[in-house]
Amino acid sequence: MQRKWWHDKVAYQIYPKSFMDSNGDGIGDLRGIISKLDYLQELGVDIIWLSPIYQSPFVDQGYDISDYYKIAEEFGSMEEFDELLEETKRRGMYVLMDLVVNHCSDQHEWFRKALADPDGEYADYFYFVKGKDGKAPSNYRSYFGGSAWEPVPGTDMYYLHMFAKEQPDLNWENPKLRKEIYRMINWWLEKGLAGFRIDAIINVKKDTAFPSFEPDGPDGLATCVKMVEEVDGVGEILEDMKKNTFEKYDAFTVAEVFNMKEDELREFVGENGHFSTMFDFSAQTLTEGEHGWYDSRPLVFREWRDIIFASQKEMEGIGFKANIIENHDEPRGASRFLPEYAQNEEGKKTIAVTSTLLRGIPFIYQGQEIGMENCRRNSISEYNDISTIDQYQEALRAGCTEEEALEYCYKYSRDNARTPMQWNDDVNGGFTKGRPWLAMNPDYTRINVEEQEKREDSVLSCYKKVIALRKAPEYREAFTYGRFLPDYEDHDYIFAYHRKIEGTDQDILIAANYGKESDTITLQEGTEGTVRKVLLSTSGREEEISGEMAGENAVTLGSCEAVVILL
Ligand code: TEU
Ligand code: CA
Repeated sequence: MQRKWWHDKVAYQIYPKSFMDSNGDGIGDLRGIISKLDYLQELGVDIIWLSPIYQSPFVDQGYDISDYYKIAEEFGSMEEFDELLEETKRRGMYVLMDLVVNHCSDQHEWFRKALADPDGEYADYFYFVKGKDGKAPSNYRSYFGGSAWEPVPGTDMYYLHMFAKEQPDLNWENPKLRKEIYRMINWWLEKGLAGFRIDAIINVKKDTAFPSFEPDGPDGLATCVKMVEEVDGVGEILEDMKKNTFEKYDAFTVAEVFNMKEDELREFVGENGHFSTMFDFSAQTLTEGEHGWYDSRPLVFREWRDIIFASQKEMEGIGFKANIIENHDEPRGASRFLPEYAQNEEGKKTIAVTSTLLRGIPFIYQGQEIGMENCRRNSISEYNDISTIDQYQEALRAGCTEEEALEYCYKYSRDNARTPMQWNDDVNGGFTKGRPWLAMNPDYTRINVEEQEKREDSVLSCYKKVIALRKAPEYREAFTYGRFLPDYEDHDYIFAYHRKIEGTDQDILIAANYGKESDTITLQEGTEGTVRKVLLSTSGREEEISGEMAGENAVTLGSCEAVVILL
């Protein structure tokens, strides 16, 4: 495999609005990010992905862009962005921007011009399609609920929006549109970006016949995902984009891909794939319901472990995935994946270790490194996220009580990940001197950076240790290129795998117990003369475990405990 600069890196996602506010307006900003670069460097982060910071009306929190060449006023200026780039370079770090090009904002100049002249040139930057019998062209339901078609005022046409109606889809069949997008991408790369996280990209290919599908809900609509799943040819667009942009800059790209066709993995993220890598969402989609949050399935440990393992094995010989526990669209991993008895520091450290040492690029989401948790709200009016409000109503329509619907928001709302970062136990967790744009999770008095920095046994200290271990010169090769080999799969609650470089004797075992009770794993007989070494223990029991191994050739792991052993 050809080696790339990003293979051994650790990435961190910043949600700028909620990271650090420098001027007291309650909104995180670039100056705030700059002030925390040392913190990120100390954590061991190499690559920073910024969720969108472009000019936007923020209907979908910046994923609705009204000018791709401008920084949102709320976040700062282009000068500050340049300063951020310089400051990261000085620290040997890389910056990724979010590339949102399936759609733009209805406030973008292109869309305004299109509405002003629905038969003109700019209408063809979007999907302006004639209605059928006075109704929308097809029965697609958008990702955020309701029809994916909105009437174009004064015409018999509709425009397509797979997300909110303020996010009209861009027409990638139009060569002029493609050219505009490529020019924009290259303009940012010229500035010195390392690459992009690419938003919702599978959706760029449409079946322009827009066939209707069998309704899948009481609203008589069918999810627009159906069209995405049925249509072929997204590869042509993705390859064209890559050739005209990323490839020329050796840029790193990490794609957000749902609903890929099974046999396309190599084309997407193989050696010469459309992207450098893509997120592994297998654990996130595992419990997805058929209709919405209200019919999601409970998490079962074995299913969770097995699906991650399957995804690891699937990538062998193909490339690397980007491994996540959470992101700005998902609930907090500690609240989602850890069983109730493990929703504590021990559990959080355990998941930190088993996740960070998987094969692939670890992407840590802001606050994950201190074990931030989901946030309970008393009423739907306390939520901001557009998708949460839709899912709440969806649950009510399906017959849930308000209390039940609110419980689903507590479990799945995107706002869980968007509450501001908890830096200390001062007012508003040190995030802002003003009023935060989204109310803090009140647990900041207990869970915050400052408190955890003081403690060796904190979640934050554990993240620092496991990242440092992953990058330590003597193990970097194994953790980057080593094979992923699962072990102890017959144990009910053990999550264990080896990272091993074929042809060398370096074999590292990562083993964790997610069970309520302790469990013992027997180690294979070691080679004569080799001395096993405990590289990390989440409970600080390095010496104890060493002793145990020497005596019994086995290790007993307590409830929610992980260990990394050089065999
Ligand atoms: O998400 C794409 C996407 O498919 C989402 O609808 C996802 O399934 C949903 O958020 C889960 O609740 C991306 C961005 O990450 C998201 O923040 C944006 O809202 C969306 O695209 C539109 O740009
Ligand atoms: Ca601010």
